[in-house]
Amino acid sequence: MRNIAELLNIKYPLIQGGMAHIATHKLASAVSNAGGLGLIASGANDAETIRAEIRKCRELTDKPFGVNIMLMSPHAKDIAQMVIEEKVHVVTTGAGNPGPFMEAWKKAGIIVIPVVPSVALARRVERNGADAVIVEGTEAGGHIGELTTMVLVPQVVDAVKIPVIAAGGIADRRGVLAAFALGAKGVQVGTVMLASEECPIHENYKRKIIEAGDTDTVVTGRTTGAPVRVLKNKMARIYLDMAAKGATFEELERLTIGSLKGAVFEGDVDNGSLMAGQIAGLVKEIRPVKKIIEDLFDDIENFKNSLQIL
Ligand code: TUI
Repeated sequence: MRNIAELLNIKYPLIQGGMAHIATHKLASAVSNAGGLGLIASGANDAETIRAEIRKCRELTDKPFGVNIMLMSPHAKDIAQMVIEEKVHVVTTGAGNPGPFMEAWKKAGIIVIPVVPSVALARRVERNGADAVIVEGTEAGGHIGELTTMVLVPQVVDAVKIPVIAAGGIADRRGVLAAFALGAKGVQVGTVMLASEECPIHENYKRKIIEAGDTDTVVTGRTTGAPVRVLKNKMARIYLDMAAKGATFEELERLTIGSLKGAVFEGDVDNGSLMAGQIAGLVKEIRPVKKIIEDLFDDIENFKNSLQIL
């Protein structure tokens, strides 16, 4: 297999991240129509809401797309069953071990691609029948692991036989080439897609991505065991201040409940949770999804050959 475009029957070896409340049928269909693999994110939504999203996506594209299941969600089990009923082409998972669902998905002929933050989980999901793994570095936005893309990708590549897709810190063709140099057979991008014309988030959120610099993200939730990378803002400052003073899990939860929705739907850039990766600093303009994907792969063979390493 040359790259994951072959596995997924798509033009470019690119998956769009399954961003909760953001990756709706609108973004997913735009990515799939542009030759990548679009994903509908389950986030904290229930199975029927996601079923409706899948059906709307089918009206907008005849290309393959997938569903990302956030395993910390109370609806994960129902959604795991629903994707079988809906004959979804590809399932990616995040924020947990998809082990209990793998057999049923494989039996249904679904291509299963878990996000893993470590070599150990990559090995485990390979044993359970995963078709590929998405290796997401701590540079990524949202819920993250400890290790960087740079160190994790080659270690997972050496540990498993299935294709590895790199995620975290990729927003231009330099990142794509670096990922392939590390042994990846595809990339997943999230943050750069936030700044797309088709991304259904509030304009204020998009503007914050465009304005962000290299040091403008911070990680909340380290003390509660659910680290989440967001853009620095009032909410993040208050959160970290409370955490440093020993606030309880419940107090911190209360602060963040609904905060992603506040950012996404209402554009509340002060009290909202503006999830984004460290690569936001590289994202400087809002482009159509098709242009973002073309720019990621434009002339990449010549670019590769132009590197004079020795
Ligand atoms: O899942 C993500 N990113 C996300 S999920 C999300 S919604 C949310 N909001 C607040 C708190 C928590 C979640 C926002 N962003 N990326 C994929 C990812 N998966 N990153 C890290 C992991 C992961 C972590 C641990 C995957 C597996 C894992 O396994 C632990 C185990 O059970 O072995």
